[in-house]
Amino acid sequence: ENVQGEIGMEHVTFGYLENQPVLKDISLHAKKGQKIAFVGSTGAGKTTITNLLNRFYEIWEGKITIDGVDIRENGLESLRENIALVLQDTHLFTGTVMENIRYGRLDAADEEVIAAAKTANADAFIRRLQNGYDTVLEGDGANLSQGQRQLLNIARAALSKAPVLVMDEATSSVDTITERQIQEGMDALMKDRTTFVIAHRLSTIRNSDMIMVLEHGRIIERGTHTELLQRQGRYYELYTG
Ligand code: TTP
Ligand code: MG
Repeated sequence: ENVQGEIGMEHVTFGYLENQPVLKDISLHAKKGQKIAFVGSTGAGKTTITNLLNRFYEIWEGKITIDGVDIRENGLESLRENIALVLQDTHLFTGTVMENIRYGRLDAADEEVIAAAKTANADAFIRRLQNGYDTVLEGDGANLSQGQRQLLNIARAALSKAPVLVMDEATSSVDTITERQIQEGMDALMKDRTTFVIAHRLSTIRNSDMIMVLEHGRIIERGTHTELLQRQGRYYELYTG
């Protein structure tokens, strides 16, 4: 099976509690390799969109497709294989740094793991750890900073070959200088993958193919950075405010 990573959402409506929709009539289409950004106030429904793409919950109405196939038709296992996740909360396990990154692809050689760490700008800090790549991480990486944990998650995604990438506040705990440094790595990570990205710092999503502005569970504006600035609507407010 050769998944391209086209994503479709058609009239998707969903809520966590009965009769309380959080997303209302969301429709969008992402072509293979496109970068789609979601912006909007806190609680607008951005994370919920990625939760649904990952099928963490079942939608009430509408349909979500990858390469035109309803995600309910293929197993969860195939979905997990095709989507690499970089979320705000990191998921590290007790094991070495090498093992934690390799979790992105168990058959990867050490050299590939190190290359992925370099992409994520994690290689330098890893080498400064007591035992480098063989350093054992305590539960959920308790002996690392939040930003360092995020870099490991990015390295893991860089190692994965999934055609779809979801990044929800992937660099929220990284300082702005490091964020700028890893931007290049992030661009490499997103290259040729269909990416859904959520970021509070709008400077990091300016180059997206499409920016969706969410408000109370609806897409109220969509377009490129330039188009949305010209419109002088909500995006303009968020960007200039
Ligand atoms: P989110 O989708 O989490 O909103 P967001 O990602 O846009 O916000 P933020 O910028 O702060 O990350 O939430 C939308 C609504 O759904 C909100 O009212 C909270 C609710 N919600 C739940 O009830 N359960 C959940 O697990 C999540 C993720 C959200
Ligand atoms: Mg969120």
